[in-house]
Amino acid sequence: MNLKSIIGGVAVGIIAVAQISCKPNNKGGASGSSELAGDAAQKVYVAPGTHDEFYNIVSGGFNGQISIIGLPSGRTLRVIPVFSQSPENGYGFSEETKPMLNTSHGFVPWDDSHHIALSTTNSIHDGRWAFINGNNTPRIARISLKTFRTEEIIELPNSGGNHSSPFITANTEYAVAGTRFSVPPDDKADVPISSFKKNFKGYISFVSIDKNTGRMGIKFQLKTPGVSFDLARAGKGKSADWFFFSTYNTEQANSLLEVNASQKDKDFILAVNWKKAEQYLAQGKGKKEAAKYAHNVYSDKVHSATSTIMTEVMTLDPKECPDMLYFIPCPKSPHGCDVDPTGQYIVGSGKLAAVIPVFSFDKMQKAIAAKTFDGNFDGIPVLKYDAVLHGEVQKPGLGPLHTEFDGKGNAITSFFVSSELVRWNIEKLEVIDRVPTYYSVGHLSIPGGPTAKPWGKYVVAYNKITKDRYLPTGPELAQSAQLYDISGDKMKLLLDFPTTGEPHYAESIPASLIEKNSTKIFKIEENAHPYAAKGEKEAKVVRKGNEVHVYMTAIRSHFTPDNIEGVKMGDVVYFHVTNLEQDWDVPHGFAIRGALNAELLIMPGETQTLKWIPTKVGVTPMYCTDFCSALHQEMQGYVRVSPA
Ligand code: CUK
Ligand code: CUA
Repeated sequence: MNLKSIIGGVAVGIIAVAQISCKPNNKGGASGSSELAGDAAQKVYVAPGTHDEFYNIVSGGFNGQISIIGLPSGRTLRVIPVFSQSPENGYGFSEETKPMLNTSHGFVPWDDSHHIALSTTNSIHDGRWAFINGNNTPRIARISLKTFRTEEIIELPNSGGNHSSPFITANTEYAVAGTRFSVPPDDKADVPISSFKKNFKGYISFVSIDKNTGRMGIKFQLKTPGVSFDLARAGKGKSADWFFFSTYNTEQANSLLEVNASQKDKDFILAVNWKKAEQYLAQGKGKKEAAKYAHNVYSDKVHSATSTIMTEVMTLDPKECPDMLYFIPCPKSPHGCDVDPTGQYIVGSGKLAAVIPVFSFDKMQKAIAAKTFDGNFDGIPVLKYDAVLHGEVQKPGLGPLHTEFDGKGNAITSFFVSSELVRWNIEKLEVIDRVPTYYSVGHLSIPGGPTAKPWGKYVVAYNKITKDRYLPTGPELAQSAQLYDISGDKMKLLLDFPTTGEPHYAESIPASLIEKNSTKIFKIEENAHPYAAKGEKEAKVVRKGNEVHVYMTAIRSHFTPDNIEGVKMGDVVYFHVTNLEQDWDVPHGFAIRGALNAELLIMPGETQTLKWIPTKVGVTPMYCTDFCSALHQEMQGYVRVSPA
């Protein structure tokens, strides 16, 4: 088949799937509902007052946020703002959180986030942090799984499109990011686009993570040939020193119209020995290069973020670092690149390929030792496909995207075009079960599925097309997830549930690893915010030139002070509101008429600041927005603004 007929086939496949699958059945429901086992309802029923078994931590795609969903119920428990401003709680609007969204381009209050990575110890979930990528303005964020808040965001220089991220090493030493768009390095940006082959470079960022605090830093960047990095996984066990990236556009075309890219029969998986890279760094092979990027950190002690613009990074040039990088040929536009729980097998998923190639880490080691190469690509050795291949799964389905593992020696792969999940045995390379998804599944998530210890039990499919699964809501429908029971021989559909944004990847983790550590309050005596009022006696109004600082307290059910006079036109007013409560789940809100930002939602023991520039003379009301007590409605006040 030539490329046109493959792509044509894919397109026809999509249409066929959409047409066949989207016919509602005669009961008015969606297709597939008749397949439900009678006990499905019981399996997903979480009785009132009881808790879910797993946290499902889901990327929000183009909403730039993270959803926390309970499994098996599919209930949304929380939406955590990461890269997007959130008027609901003032994230990105309050003076304290605005610096979180600072970048080398200025304030960027949105991103497109695809991939979640949960921290691991020995490649097993440890329940400390979640990491997520900003695809558009390249960033990686770290979210605390104690506070469920974004604690840190680091920008990635020399990167265009941070899709291949954040994938983490076995002991969370690094979050790793490969650039999707090769770009000219920072210092010589003004070059013709047609000079791609000469001037464009790929970069892989190694973002170090502090063992105790989680604090990130860009330890170094690897310069690579100008290809597109798509997805990646760290090795584990025997392969823990390695990282594997899927790549596309190895034609190095500057336009990806089909004639340019996807010409080749095979693209590559790039194997990176990151321990070697560390050795080269220690030997002084790194070079400092100018690069501008923001590093933003939120502190729970001062309840504020700071943003620092960094100006250089350390880079490693593979030309000076032999035996560090190898290319493995992989059929047709590989997307997912996943490593099994033992660390022995690396699964590639060529979107336009008719097989799933499975590579063997042992064979790769042998091929490297024997130099079984098939030439080189831009100076990097290309290993012989057959020498590294464990085997191919034949005719598994159409359009393989992503693979997770069930911990019983099997893999489950999502197929976008044929719209199904397929379970296959890793050793034998045999398909053992398949089940349809509604419709066109992207990522999938098995609890612990990418780790050395899959918790198994369920798989969730995150579907790209929803069609008739829910009541129609106009041209746009909720994105859809589906929960399947994988505990038996046959995968069984249990539940459909809507999600927010466009979920791409998700990870699921036993609730027991997180719930006991969850933060309930911030201790007021530890509040080190410079404008905190730690009791009503400390409440005051202080003028500094044309700035008016209101040190305000909130406690059920009043603000102190609640009548503020002496503000003049031309003043800038800062309401520093400290929530004096020391009780779980009692936030107070704060809003003022005409404010050009949003509200504040202040957690117990915390101080947050709303900036307000009065626009007219008169008396302006303010109030608490969160129903906090029987006298919540009375939690209000006034600010008087006089002429200048
Ligand atoms: S990608 Cu979304 S289906 Cu951005 Cu991980 Cu594969
Ligand atoms: Cu405080 Cu409502």
